[in-house]
Amino acid sequence: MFRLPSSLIVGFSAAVLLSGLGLLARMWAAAPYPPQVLFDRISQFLGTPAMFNLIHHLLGVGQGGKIAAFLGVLLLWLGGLTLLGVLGPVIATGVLLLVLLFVVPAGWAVGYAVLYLLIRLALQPAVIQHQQGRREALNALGVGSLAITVAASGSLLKKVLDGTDQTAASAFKAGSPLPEGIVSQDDLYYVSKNLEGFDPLLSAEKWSLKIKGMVEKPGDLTLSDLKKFRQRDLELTLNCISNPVGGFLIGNAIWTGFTLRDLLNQVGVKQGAKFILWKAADGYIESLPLGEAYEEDVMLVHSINGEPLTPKHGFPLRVLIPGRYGMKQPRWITEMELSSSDVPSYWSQRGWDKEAFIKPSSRFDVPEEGKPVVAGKELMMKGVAFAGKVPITRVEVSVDGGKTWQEAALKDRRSKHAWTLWSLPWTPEAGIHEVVVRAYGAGKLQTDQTADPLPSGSTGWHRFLVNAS
Ligand SMILES: Nc1nc2c(c(=O)[nH]1)N[C@H]1C(S)=C(S)[C@@H](COP(=O)(O)O)O[C@H]1N2
Ligand SMILES: [Mo]
Repeated sequence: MFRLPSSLIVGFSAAVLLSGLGLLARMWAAAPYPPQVLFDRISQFLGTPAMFNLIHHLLGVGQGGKIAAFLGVLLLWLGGLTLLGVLGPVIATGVLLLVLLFVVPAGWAVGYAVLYLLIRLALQPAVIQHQQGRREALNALGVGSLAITVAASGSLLKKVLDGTDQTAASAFKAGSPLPEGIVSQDDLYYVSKNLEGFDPLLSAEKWSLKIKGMVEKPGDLTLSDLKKFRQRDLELTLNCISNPVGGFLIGNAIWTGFTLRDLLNQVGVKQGAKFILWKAADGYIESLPLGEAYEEDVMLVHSINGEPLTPKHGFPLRVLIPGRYGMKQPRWITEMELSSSDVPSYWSQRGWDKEAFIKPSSRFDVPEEGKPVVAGKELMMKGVAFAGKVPITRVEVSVDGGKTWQEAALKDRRSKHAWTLWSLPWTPEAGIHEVVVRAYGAGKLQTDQTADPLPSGSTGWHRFLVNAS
């Protein structure tokens, strides 16, 4: 029978133990986690134009590319550590230290190396035991690894629960039925430079927003400090610059928080300041020209549809800026600096448009691409149209591939920052039809020139074939 060499079993067990303990250190001491750091570097590479387009074509715009990258990194990390099992404890530790020095700060690299050495030395008796009784040794290692996994998931869960124990101050009652056109927090699209498991999990008690740079009153404001500003609701559509034509990286919700201007007035902006520079807990950086920051509807928000933001969607505080794509609006913000000069932002460093002004788009929700419809029966075609700060004034639909057009009915919006819902009845004859939708922003027809999301947002009309039978 094939037997794994005991050195690889030791290597693998050490890998699991080190990774589990590292995860705990990350949660409780904010230690850099080597697989995460490696993944961050790789995902930054995935965000560069050539890779983004390749992955987008191979795997779609979902989380596929990121997950594949992370699995690859994990395989490298666990596989590499497992192979270290063939070297003696001291030499293996030396090799690991060399590698870690390229990945995490020196202090943490040494810390990890020492931990690894201790694990290896502790595992040596297990190997001897393994040679006598394979089962006991493996059991002991298995129970140990399991205990660590359970402890790690337990603390993760506790952090999530701690983090969300907050009350919202919204006129909109959490749990009441959502008005038409509002997307629930659970259904809101999710885009992050991080793998979801590595998004920041911030604690409401420990978190504060640092205000620095060209202000009269620098300092740290806690969530309760910030909730003293006049609280208000704003319905606004969030739109990712990566959204393809007809895509779902767009959503509309009621956000609660305060006007950024109130905060700026309180901290006193100094003469000569021209930009706000944001920093977030995941290392994301963005900026906003100060003039725009004083606009009425630029807000910092802590709640969505009457409930606190979940960690995934930015707990405890995120920025809302009408008219700009999601990338300009950092989540998990920790720092706001007033500065006389701008800095490149996270995505603009990777080839995306720095300004990220929202481009007009329109989409079908009914009929759905790829789903047949019933011939001879009336159906209500529906969808959304959005152009950022520019109001949608007209939506037209064609069911013959663009030869003839009909005007759709538009629903009145509750907020000038919300998408526009459109509808139009249609009784399809049996056969194949090409449906097309196009919107007008402030009277101007959206362009039919197709453009990729990269670098400054997709353009083109949403069109597809529908089979009626
Ligand atoms: N700190 C931080 N903020 C961020 C991002 C990020 O990766 N890190 N992604 C941005 C992008 S590209 C978008 S489209 C929105 C998405 O927000 P959502 O996932 O809550 O819908 O968050 C923005 N804010
Ligand atoms: Mo985005």
